[in-house]
Amino acid sequence: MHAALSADPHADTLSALSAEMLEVDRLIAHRLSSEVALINQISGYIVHAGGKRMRPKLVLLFARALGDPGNHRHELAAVVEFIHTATLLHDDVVDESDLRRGKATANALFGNAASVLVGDFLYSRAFQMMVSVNRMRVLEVLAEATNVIAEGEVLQLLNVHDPDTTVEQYLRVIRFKTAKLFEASARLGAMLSDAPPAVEEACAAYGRAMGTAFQLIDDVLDYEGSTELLGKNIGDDLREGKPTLPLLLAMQYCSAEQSAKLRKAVELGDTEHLQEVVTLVRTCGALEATREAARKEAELAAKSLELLPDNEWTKALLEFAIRSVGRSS
Ligand code: GRG
Repeated sequence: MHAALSADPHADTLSALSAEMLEVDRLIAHRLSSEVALINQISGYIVHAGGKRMRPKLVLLFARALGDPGNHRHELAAVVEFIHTATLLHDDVVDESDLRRGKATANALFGNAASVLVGDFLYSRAFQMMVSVNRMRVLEVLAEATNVIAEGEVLQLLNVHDPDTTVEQYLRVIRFKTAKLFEASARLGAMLSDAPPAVEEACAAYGRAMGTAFQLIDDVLDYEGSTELLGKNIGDDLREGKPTLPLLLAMQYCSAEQSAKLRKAVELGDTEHLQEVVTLVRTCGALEATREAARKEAELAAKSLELLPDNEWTKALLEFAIRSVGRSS
């Protein structure tokens, strides 16, 4: 349908994006294939488990917004999804999680060893695929991103059970473990279009801010959401003793007595008082303040788009930024 005739002005862009994503999904299925049946089984299970495919969408949206003339964007979109999936496989082992995307995690179904090793398969397959694009800077960006993600996870490990973790330390962790892959995805879209350096940096800044907003909301939902909607267990961060922003702010906002309880919960990964702690975090204003921090990041992301051409793809990126803060799953 012609854009002027569509009920929703973004409908044509969204259907074009869906068509591009079909191509990415086809490629993902193709590139997953291995001679080893267990690899096909586990990687297929997690990759087709219903993820949102946010990072591939960023590659495609930026590439289209900037007029990418080539045909590598689907490959790189699949690459960032493979890297993301590898990190999820490893993360669920580290966190001993048993539920993701509303389904049993791969580690719960197939065991830790198989999960870690299939994560390694996906991660190394992603590197084979990015080499095929034959651009050294693509390798450079993705090698740096994956290295920073791993650093972020180790930094997070150092903060676990530490109630004196500062907001700055927390923000550093989420910029590394989550925002870096969003940043790389946006940057790849710009690189495929040979965007000038200032525009590439604006795209990277969008990805960084969106990734930060995304993780802030993820951390809100861990206290606020419902297991059914979220597809993972509520209160997991607390059980693991992770001092996320909602908890750090709750320690500031609550009375001294309540704050002492929260400190103890972080130190012990206290499941006995889980409901009480969740209620404190929910009622003291910490979730609203964390959402506000996410809203500011989304505003930064939106501002970064000013350097991009004014077209439907850029508008979709703006919409993406605005909607990300209101998400409930
Ligand atoms: C294999 C390079 C490599 C590193 C391993 C374990 C680890 C180091 C990194 C884990 C990083 C991690 C899991 C960060 C959290 C990112 C996050 C918010 C995941 C959830 O993303 P969604 O909601 O997932 O986009 P879906 O299910 O939609 O795909």
